[in-house]
Amino acid sequence: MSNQTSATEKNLDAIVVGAGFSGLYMLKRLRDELGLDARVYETGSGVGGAWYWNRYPGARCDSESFYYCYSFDEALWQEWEWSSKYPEQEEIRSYLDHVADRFDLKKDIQFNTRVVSAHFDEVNNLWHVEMENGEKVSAPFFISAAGVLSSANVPDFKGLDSFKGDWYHTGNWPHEKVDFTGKRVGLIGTGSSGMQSTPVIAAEADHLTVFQRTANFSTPARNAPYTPERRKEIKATYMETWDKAHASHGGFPYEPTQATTTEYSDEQIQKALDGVWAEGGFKFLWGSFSDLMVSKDANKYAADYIRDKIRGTVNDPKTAELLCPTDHPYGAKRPPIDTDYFETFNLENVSLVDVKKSPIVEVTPNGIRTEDGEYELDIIVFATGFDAMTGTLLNIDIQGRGGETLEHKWEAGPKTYLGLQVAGFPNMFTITGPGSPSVLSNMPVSIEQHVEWISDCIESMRDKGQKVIEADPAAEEAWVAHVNEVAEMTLFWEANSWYLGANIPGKPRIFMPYAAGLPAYRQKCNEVAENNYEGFRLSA
Ligand code: NA7
Repeated sequence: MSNQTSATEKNLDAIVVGAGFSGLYMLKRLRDELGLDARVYETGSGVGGAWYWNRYPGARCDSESFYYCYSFDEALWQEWEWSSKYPEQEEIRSYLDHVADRFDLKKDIQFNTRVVSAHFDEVNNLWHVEMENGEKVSAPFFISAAGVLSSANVPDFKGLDSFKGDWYHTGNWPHEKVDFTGKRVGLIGTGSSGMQSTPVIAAEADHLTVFQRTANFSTPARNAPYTPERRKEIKATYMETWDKAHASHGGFPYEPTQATTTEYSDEQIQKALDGVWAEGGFKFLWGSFSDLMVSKDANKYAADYIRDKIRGTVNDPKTAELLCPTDHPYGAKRPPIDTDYFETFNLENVSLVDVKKSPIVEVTPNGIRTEDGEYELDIIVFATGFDAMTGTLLNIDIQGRGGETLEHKWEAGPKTYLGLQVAGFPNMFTITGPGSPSVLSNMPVSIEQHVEWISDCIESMRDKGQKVIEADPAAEEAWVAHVNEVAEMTLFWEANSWYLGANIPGKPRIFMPYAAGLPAYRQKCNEVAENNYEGFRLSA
């Protein structure tokens, strides 16, 4: 592929942002299968993406290890040994490091490099990309593998600068161990990161105060080391695992459940919920009843069940009630899975503060002041989430045709065609972008599907002598409408979640992921490709 650039600009075939699950596989496909001169730019000093940054105590994956990984290479899958059901952050980071070394990817990844701008040049059909250090590169293709949960959200609390202690965000955690011994720790946020870190910090700290704005549903992880027998069983069922994962709504290798609560008696429903509760993890959400996310009545069975479990676990009835979610359906916010989260509130050194009732007013030099009073702290942990799905892309100055900025284009919420492309931004692809199943699925499965679709598309363009692919605005509008229509059939609208951008003040309230499930989405993407990339404009 031929490019035209200025003398100081390095000339490539494809520029990829981010060296997590998406970026590594994208690089491998473009370089090793298409023979392109592709390069990955990564802010961190190592591979891993979300698993490079989220080093907070207790950070662990919520999908099981043997299917929270790549499926594209059976030998890789067979040789890697996971220690336990739910891998810790460091184990996943090591796995990705192993992948990068095994396929010799690091030589084409530039670490410690933040992409700050990407402008499309309509005359030469090139993306001109600039780094924070002033370095410039260009390529016909610009691919975001920047991740969907990578822009940490630190709330704009008055007085944070005045705090005399240390503060950390879970998504931007130091590489060195943070020692909580003898410290009074305040933790804000009760999403996955807050729920995972609470028991671990409580075990070390002198006192832990959890500041809760919204009580959250969670199911027990039931994590355990893999036994030799389980390992053997996993290794023997590679094809079965991936066939099931690809066939399932969320990319999990469970038998897809077709059962709805309406077909069963109350006793039968309780028994089924007992079963998935005992198994632990996401089985409760994805493996129990297929109507949980579309019927309020069905959802109430699951929500009541979890509330009963919380009441049965937490000794102090007032604390238990405060920990019971009552303002949103189960699953409408991304539900964490936990290890001893609710049990932790039975410890003497742990207390819970309701910051919905009495909001945080400011951070003071000595701690946190709510409307009720001041809590003296040595360390504050912000487990306050991310500007999800769009934040990282919008932090880059991206300009498409006619200098239109992505920020302007997405002013009223993200618009994409299939979550893969944005009209007006030719040859730019987004891996697991808004409008694709993304965060509603087991991410590596979605990532592989996107990476393969994008590289097949680029290969097809090369074979046909096509230089530019761009989403048709009408196809994009229709897709956005369809994504909304599907979301409206679900209960996802019933919570102020990051799926809707509701956690970021001022962010438009739009449901961002595609909720119809992976098989339907995969079929649509395949049909589009088979029909000459229907809905895209391709030109020579
Ligand atoms: P989440 O799930 O977005 O959770 C963030 C938590 O922080 C949540 O409980 C928020 O309460 C709370 N929060 C955010 N801002 C504030 C302010 N200003 N005051 C008080 N509390 C606040 O982020 P996580 O990092 O836990 O998880 C993100 C994803 O990573 C997770 O879903 C998995 O996919 C992996 P709220 O509920 O908004 O009232």
